[in-house]
Amino acid sequence: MEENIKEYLEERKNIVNNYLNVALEKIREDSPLYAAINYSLMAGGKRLRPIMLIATYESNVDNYKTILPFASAIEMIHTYSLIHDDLPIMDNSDYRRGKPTCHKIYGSDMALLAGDALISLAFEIISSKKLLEDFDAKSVLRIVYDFAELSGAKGLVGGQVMDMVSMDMNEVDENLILYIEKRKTASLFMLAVRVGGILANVSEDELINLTQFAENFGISYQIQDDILDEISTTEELGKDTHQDRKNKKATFVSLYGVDRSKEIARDYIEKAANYLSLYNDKYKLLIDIAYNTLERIK
Ligand code: GRG
Repeated sequence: MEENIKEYLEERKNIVNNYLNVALEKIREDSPLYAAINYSLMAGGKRLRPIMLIATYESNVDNYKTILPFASAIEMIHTYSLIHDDLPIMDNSDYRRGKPTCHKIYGSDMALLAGDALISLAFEIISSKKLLEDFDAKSVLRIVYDFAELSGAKGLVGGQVMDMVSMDMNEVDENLILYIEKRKTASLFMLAVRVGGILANVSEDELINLTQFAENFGISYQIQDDILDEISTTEELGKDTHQDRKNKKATFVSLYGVDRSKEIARDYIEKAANYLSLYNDKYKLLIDIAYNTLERIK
């Protein structure tokens, strides 16, 4: 299984990267804005969210090529969130994806605007007329709604706000950490599997189970990220580390320590996988991808 899943991740990552280059053609020009967008979007990254979108779709339907616009759009939203999160007014990070952060090269003003433009580009791509040749308009509209909702106040942005606010609190309990992780991190994974599921016309019940899978996977992924922040070096991770300790941030790691957090991260993946057990082996690919992320914290 392991070699297969690694090959799958590598192949799909390359396909997503190729499509991102195509998508960037829409806005290519000789300008600092384009340079900043291109720099951060093409700086590397595992492309996990678009890959999960593709994996959900291709567990149901052959020929995922038509859904690449949606997969690329989710990576644009993710990259915008990283650019903004790294700004001096937020986490003030110097490294991301093995390179200096966007604002270190292009300045905070251009980095802010590059993030803004990535949000718009994502919505431009998923609402383009061309997609209506391949997909039903109602499904596309539902996807546009999901993109807006899960990246907005109830999702990604809301999670980031609570993350910031919680740093000034004297006591942060597990429930608040889970609230933050569901919104800040799980939202885009939920979006990924929902979009894959909607495009594949799965039933409403199946969509709910896919969403639950992604929510629990997202929690695990954030716990893994917090473990990596604690145990890795900047060189190993390609981004600033020990940020949570520096910012005295409450995480599963600060509450329970690294070893117990590793067990909890695995428990959440098991919980996630259970939501898909109803469908026998149909979503084996998604489950294998989820378990594969645990390799990083071994
Ligand atoms: C909305 C202003 C604003 C900010 C968004 C969510 C967020 C706030 C910032 C992202 C920072 C962060 C720690 C997010 C949690 C999700 C996470 C683990 C991101 C790293 O994702 P990977 O590991 O990174 O998929 P690559 O580089 O591979 O894409």
